[in-house]
Amino acid sequence: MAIEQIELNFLRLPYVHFFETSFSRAYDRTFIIIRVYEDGIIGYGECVAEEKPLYSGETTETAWHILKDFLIPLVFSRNLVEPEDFYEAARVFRGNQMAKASLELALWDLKAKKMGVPLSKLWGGVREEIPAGVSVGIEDSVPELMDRIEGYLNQGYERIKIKIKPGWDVEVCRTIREKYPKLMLQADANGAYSIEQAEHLRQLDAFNLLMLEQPFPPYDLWDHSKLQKKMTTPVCLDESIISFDSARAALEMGSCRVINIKVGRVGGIVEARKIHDYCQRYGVGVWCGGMLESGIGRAANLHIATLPNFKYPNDLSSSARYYQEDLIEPPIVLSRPGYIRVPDGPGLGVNPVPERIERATLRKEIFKP
Ligand code: OSB
Ligand code: MG
Repeated sequence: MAIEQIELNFLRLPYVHFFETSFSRAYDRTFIIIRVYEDGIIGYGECVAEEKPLYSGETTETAWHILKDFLIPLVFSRNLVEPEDFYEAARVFRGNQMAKASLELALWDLKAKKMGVPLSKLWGGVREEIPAGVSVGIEDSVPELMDRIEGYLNQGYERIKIKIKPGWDVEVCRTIREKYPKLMLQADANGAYSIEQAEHLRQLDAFNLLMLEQPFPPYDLWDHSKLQKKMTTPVCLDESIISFDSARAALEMGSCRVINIKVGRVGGIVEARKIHDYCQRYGVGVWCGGMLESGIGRAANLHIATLPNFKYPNDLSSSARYYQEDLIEPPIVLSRPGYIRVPDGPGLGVNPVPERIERATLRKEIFKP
């Protein structure tokens, strides 16, 4: 068989509440939904690149360009159907991990649907439900942040991650810790600091954080290794880990003690599993990060988070935490306090709602061999 058609939809969806990190405040997000067609079956993928190149160098538009002009023609010209074959062939193109991952994911969904198995089984998952956490953005004031945290705890979340930046860090952690001495709490700086602020960051050691995520900018494994030696809090890398090689370098250099795996950031499932397996051999636990995906991308995250070395709660929350009306039915919900059940149907195991995708679509394009 061969892929008969590939469809790209460029969407915009508003968040239920703005999301602010150290680099920006956003009220909505753009992304791409990819559909691959073979023999009456549709495989779905989502591209996590954002509108602006703030988290990484990719944007929704660059991913569209790379998919349209390079990756989709590659699939048709080489008759690629197997996700591993696509991964190998796509290596000739440098970078653009999010664009590559999105098409690879669609091929994985297609493959798992043809086999009639959930993606978690295909990828070697060992769990039927995964620990859910919520990532809470920066608010206008500490009382507003405390209200939001209380709301999420009441909904059943047991791990909270806050976003930090200079001026919104030590005192915020202190306030949360005073109210919730035992809460599983971690902080994510999205690269807002530099090594000159190491002494300042060391104050966070007082709050028994699960980890401190990405204190320095992405390309700085060396300074992260210097910081980790000075801090008792485990450093976790997100933006810095863009491939298996960067993960290996980070562990050998001692730049972190935890890795956040995002399939989009590392260029697909094949690469993500290499990182997962290497971390497991190295005795370093991983967890699944999120990019405020729609239910389609988030379902893929649920499946990858079932692998054995996912040892920490994940940035995976219910549909209602992100979007008024998610693109899938039924929506993702907490199955019990702190957990989300992984769909057990074939492939992603969720049902995308075509009318909702259509309604949020700004433009679309269909490609044939
Ligand atoms: O750094 O983990 C991050 C969202 C967009 C870009 C970067 C990050 C995030 C999140 C959201 O923290 C996590 C989620 O999807 O729930
Ligand atoms: Mg992060």
